[in-house]
Amino acid sequence: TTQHSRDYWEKLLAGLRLEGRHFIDGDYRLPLSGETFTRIRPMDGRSGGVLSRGNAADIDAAVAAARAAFASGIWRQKEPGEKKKIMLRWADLIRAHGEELALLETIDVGKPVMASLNVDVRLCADGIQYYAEMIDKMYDEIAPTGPKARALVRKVPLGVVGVITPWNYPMIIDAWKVGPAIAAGNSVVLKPAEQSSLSALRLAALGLEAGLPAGVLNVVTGYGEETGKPLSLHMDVDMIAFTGSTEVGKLIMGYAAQSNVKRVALELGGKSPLVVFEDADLDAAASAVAWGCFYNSGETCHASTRLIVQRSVQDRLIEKIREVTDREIALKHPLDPSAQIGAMIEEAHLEKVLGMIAAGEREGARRVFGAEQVLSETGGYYVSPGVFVDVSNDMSLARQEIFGPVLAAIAFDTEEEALRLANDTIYGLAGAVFTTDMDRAHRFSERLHAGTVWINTYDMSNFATPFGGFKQSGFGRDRSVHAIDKYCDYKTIWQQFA
Ligand code: TXE
Repeated sequence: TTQHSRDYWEKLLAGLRLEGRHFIDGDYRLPLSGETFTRIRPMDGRSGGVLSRGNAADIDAAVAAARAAFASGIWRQKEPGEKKKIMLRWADLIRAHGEELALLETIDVGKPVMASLNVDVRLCADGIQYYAEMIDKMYDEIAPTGPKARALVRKVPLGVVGVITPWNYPMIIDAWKVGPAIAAGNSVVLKPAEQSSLSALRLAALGLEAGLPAGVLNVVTGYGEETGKPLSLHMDVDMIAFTGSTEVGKLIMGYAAQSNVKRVALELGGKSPLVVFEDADLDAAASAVAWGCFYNSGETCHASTRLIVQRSVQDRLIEKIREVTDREIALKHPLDPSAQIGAMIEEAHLEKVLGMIAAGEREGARRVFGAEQVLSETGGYYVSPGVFVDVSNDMSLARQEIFGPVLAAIAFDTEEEALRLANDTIYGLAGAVFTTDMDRAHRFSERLHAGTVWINTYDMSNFATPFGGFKQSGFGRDRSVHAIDKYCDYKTIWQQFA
């Protein structure tokens, strides 16, 4: 893509109209309470727009619209080829509005606008396209019953799906969930994180423009307690698909149990290990660690935050990580086209990350470089990538999800020890092993308890691969043809013959 100047983005930003209403039943709607909240943009601490502060009444209205659209069959019963065309058009519109969407994402999240454009917008459009293409390729089954009967095993949509998303990759995660939910024939009420509502509102409007019937995709903005909770407790919602903290994931399971036994799919936190043996290609490992941990300022659920490194190569590897970080991972204002990472999501999160860094030092971890607040003169919230050594796996730096650009290095001597350390976490989202011994790579990857294990690389993926975790990283998978299964269930239709 074109490498626009900062000036170009500043001008586009100045002319942008930020939508602050909910999107319900195909239209922008003011919140029923009339209440709003102001989003502070993390790049410079200035206003990033005034948004609707939704509550249970807005959720009721959105769920009613979603239910009506589902009950009418206006989407679910459309010709598969026609549904596919509409969703493909939607993906095209996302691409056509790529610069605007990228800017919205950057205003909200503080990530570099070039990353928003080249990664977030692209993967969002690709995700919608992937599920569009599935629509006319899904077959039902006929069960073996013998000649006196015919039993159809139909895969049917659930009805109304509530989607609750976080702020780190808003558009991508929206597409991961909304794409398959809608492709399967459901209606959706999307509740984006209060920090990042703008792209969701725009995506829904583009869906309508592409031909999604009104009510199929609704967006209600607001705080978790005030909107996400009533959505999760709603008696007329059939499922919640959630990405966010493990803490809130547990609450959502509770809400489902307290209300109508709606199903839930949870993609939660992580503390992913990247294990480096002494025989590994250390340059490749250093690059994987630095990008795996620091990309998106560490605000990534599968960030490689625990470096588990064989003691004999620890010092050399850390030095190489420092070199890659200095050379490649430029921390700059997000509208600067050469920025590789930008701001943290908000001031409270900045404080939380700095607090965790300080706690790590008190516990005896040694800072090698970085992990400091920088660029405060911008008014924004920036933390430089940093590395800690002398970390033991029971220290807070190794146990808690920091969600900032902070790497904790833990040394090991034997393969058994490395495996034990890697698996000694409440999470199980991702992990990696670096070694040139392919027997060991195979052995280790089979025993590493994580939803994704990379060998001699990190964070490679495509839409064909399922994504999600074991243990307290949640359950249910996003991406791939399998993701759509969560949004459907089997229905048996048995016909008896004479
Ligand atoms: O997440 P929350 P927060 C982790 C990360 C981060 C921490 C806190 O460690 O530092 O969580 O972030 C909605 N009922 N991850 O507080 O609260 C909320 O409005 C229903 C990892 O932002 O889990 C938002 O839409 N919904 C993660 C969504 O839940 C509620 C990405 C996520 O917010 C709710 C984000 C409630 N009671 C944070 N409370 C990942 N897996 O990538 C909040 N929400």
